[in-house]
Amino acid sequence: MSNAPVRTTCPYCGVGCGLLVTPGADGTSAQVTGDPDHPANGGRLCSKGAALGDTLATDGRLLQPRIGDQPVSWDQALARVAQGFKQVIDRHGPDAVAFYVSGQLLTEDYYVANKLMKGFIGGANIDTNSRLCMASSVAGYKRAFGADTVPCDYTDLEQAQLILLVGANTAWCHPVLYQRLKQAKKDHPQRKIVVIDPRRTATCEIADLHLALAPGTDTLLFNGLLNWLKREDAVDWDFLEQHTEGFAAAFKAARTSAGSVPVVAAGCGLPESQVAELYRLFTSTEHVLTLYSQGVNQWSCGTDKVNAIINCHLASGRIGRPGMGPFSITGQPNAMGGREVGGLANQLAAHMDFAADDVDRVGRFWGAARMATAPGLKAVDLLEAVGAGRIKAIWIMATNPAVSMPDADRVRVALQACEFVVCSEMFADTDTARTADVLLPAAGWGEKDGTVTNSERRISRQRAFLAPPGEVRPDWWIITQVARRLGFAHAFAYQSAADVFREHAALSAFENHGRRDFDIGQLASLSDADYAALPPTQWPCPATPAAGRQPPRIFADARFYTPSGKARLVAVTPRPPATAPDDDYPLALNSGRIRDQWHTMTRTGLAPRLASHISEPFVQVHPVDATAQGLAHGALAELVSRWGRMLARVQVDADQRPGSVFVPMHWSDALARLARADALVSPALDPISGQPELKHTPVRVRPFRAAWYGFVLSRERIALDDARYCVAVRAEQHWRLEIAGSAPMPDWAAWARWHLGTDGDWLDFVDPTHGRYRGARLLHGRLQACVFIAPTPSLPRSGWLADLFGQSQLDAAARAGLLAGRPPRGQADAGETICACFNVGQNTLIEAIRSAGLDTAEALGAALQAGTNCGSCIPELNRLLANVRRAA
Ligand SMILES: Nc1nc2c(c(=O)[nH]1)N[C@H]1C(S)=C(S)[C@@H](COP(=O)(O)OP(=O)(O)OC[C@H]3O[C@@H](n4cnc5c(=O)[nH]c(N)nc54)[C@H](O)[C@@H]3O)O[C@H]1N2
Ligand SMILES: Nc1nc2c(c(=O)[nH]1)N[C@H]1C(S)=C(S)[C@@H](COP(=O)(O)OP(=O)(O)OC[C@H]3O[C@@H](n4cnc5c(=O)[nH]c(N)nc54)[C@H](O)[C@@H]3O)O[C@H]1N2
Ligand code: SF4
Ligand SMILES: [Mo]
Repeated sequence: MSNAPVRTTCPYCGVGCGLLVTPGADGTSAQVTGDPDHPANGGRLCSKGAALGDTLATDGRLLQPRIGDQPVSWDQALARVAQGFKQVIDRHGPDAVAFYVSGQLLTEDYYVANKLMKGFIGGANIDTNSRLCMASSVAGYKRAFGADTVPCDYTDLEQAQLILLVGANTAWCHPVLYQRLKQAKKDHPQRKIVVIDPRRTATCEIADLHLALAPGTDTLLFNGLLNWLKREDAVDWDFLEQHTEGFAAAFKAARTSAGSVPVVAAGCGLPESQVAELYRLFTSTEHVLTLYSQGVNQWSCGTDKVNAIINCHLASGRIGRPGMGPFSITGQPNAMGGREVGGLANQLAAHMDFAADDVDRVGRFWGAARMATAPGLKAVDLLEAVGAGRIKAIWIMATNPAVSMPDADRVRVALQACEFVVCSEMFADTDTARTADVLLPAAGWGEKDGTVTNSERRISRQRAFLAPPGEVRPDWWIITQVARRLGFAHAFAYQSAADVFREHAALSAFENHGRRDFDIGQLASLSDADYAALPPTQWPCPATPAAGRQPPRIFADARFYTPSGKARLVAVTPRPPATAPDDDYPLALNSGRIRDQWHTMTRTGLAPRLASHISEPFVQVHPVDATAQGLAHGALAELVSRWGRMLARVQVDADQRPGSVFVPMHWSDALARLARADALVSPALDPISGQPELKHTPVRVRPFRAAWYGFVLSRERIALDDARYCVAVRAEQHWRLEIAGSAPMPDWAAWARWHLGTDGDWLDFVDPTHGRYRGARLLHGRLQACVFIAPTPSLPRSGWLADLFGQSQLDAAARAGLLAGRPPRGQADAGETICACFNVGQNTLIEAIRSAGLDTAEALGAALQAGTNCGSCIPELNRLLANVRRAA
């Protein structure tokens, strides 16, 4: 392929940044920069986007179809999948098969999967990982607006005067939106930002006010606001009476549950002054934007939380105009595209449901062989049905449920026991792939063509710029091939992603007449060349302006998609979580994301620089709880819930709210042992949306009594089955394994040779009295591996050790350093990486702060470049500055 930059879209978060990619000559690397012309990012990028070029090597990729352990041809694999599904459908009917798909599929993939299940197999058991992510927002919007309509866009970030960030760690999860907010605040310092999150997160860096509310109490907080608006006569009665319904009941529910600031403050565990300040800010500011994410959605009361927020916007008329509205920020790159094609089990397609006329309309449009007429099972129930044997064949695409679903051990057992599991994946060894009977090699980012829709309803092209390695194929092609083998060739005759997109666009406009919000009729007749060149396009974009309502501003006319055309306020009453902490499980487990990793790490885990920020699973604990449970910073802890267990490194941190602990969701069996957060997580569901309560599970956290701690650095990835705790981290030229064990080891030198080999020369330092061992294997003078073992977790940072892998011969000083366990004299250790873009370590920064007297993040940037590319680390630079200042 040519070397001109290709315009494409980032495959990670829902911000949907435009990228310019220059493929490297080797075909497995690329230079990635932000696209200055894309409206989402205007050239900005975050650390994950910037590291995309480091994730393209093909080692670990699934390059050929497999049945069991056997590589097979596509023809054999596709025939096997079709036969496996057909057999079950013939014997047990269409409800005995399922697809579990993903917000990381492209719209074209997603459309074809949904059409095959709901229009031709004739069941509706297709659900998506977006159930774990956006379902409560969808349900909340539908209750309020009669359609799943996101009423805001990113320009609102710059037009709002007050921004509420609710349950959203934007600095880490939507870094480019955070950068936009930060700039907006810099431009107009009177602009106010309020963060509502039980933890103090990196996002709080730009907050004027942080409400560290008790977990799960957002409904109470926003009911209190609704009640306050009414009491202060700050409601927009004209708007309410002309354009909404249900307000009397909503006001009553708010008054009953949240009648005064003291009641709200007590229930939310907040100072009264903070609650009152939030309410006063909301009341006195016309342009209020509420951005919310998983701290809202991932609760058994998630849908009610969403409506409690929307109620306040409707009651004050703060919707449908610039700089205001309830804005659900989507997580995955194509969460929105999935909603558009109807990837959720309770939707049909093109924002239609299972109402009889919708079923009829979609059925006619598709020429359906066998139309599903009722919703299917939602994700957690769907996997439960797999476990119970009611679903006998499942096809999983672009998601890793053995890691990411609640009660994940049970999910894994269900998949292992299932008669027929098909998995379409980029990588050969994921936790879910390990359960599959048939593995289908999927083309990944850079290898496939299609579209994604970001949080602000903007459709952007993902464009291929790499030759697909091995036999990988795009997902839409794979599904189409199976559909043809099931006998539906006429309806799945697509030759390209563009063919699929045109049909999808045509369906959105089919018999629409402005009745459905999702209308992209304008794009239904794109030529292949138009599709190739399609610029980022926001919907709705109907074929003729009269046929639907135009952007830029949805709901500017205050006309909603309910039968009456009025928006609904929903009476909501605060509810506690499904399972309360008790004496056995006294702490509340919260979970979420870290800055530089994406979900189950199959891709971000490939980029060494992304592992340098946080490289191990951790549990963040407040100092009070740490003391009570005997947990020491840096030691290991065992977390136990009613559903499972997990090991993690303890991080004692006053940013955590007392009584609750936080763990990252990212680690899998493929990278670690006993480190899957979702093994712990309760499968409790929101009764309306079916979204699981991923942000709350009662747990106990106890010290893990390790007999020894250690790490191994090795050029090859090795398995260390006798380490109870083991986390593998990829570095530039080696793997680092963090390990610990509870059984004493009699002979470390023998252990090291057993695992790391006996070729070449071994250097050993053995100190049995103090339980210390250091060993290194050299081959022709070059370092192959080294082992450090100690009785406590205070092992040396390994920055300087990593550098030794770059040397062709270890000199005497380096050998002595290895055995002494510290860098040779005069050689600095940069410490833990803070700035992933320019690889600037903590020790380097501390040194610069101290010796050069640098006192701002800007100064650090000027001196060391830290924070000057993506800016994701600036909150941490400021924290480091404050810590050094405090220490001085
Ligand atoms: N770096 C990175 N970025 C990502 C992703 C990733 O894997 N890595 N994934 C993407 C995806 S798919 C998603 S869905 C988004 C998620 O983006 P976010 O929702 O911003 O991220 P989370 O870390 O899941 O959770 C956000 C916050 O909710 C808080 N929270 C928990 N309970 C409550 C509560 O009861 N009330 C309130 N108000 N807050 C609460 C948590 O403390 C946490 O800080 O991120 C996207 N971006
Ligand atoms: N405890 C806890 N659990 C959570 C969450 C939480 O906050 N806490 N968050 C939930 C949320 S919001 C989400 S979105 C989920 C995410 O959870 P998952 O969807 O399970 O996570 P990913 O690692 O993104 O899985 C995507 C898989 O698809 C593969 N893949 C990538 N591109 C392609 C492609 O083009 N085609 C195919 N066929 N495969 C591809 C990747 O290698 C990877 O294995 O996790 C949920 N689970
Ligand atoms: S913010 Fe980062 S991860 Fe999200 S789309 Fe932009 S570059 Fe990708
Ligand atoms: Mo998500």
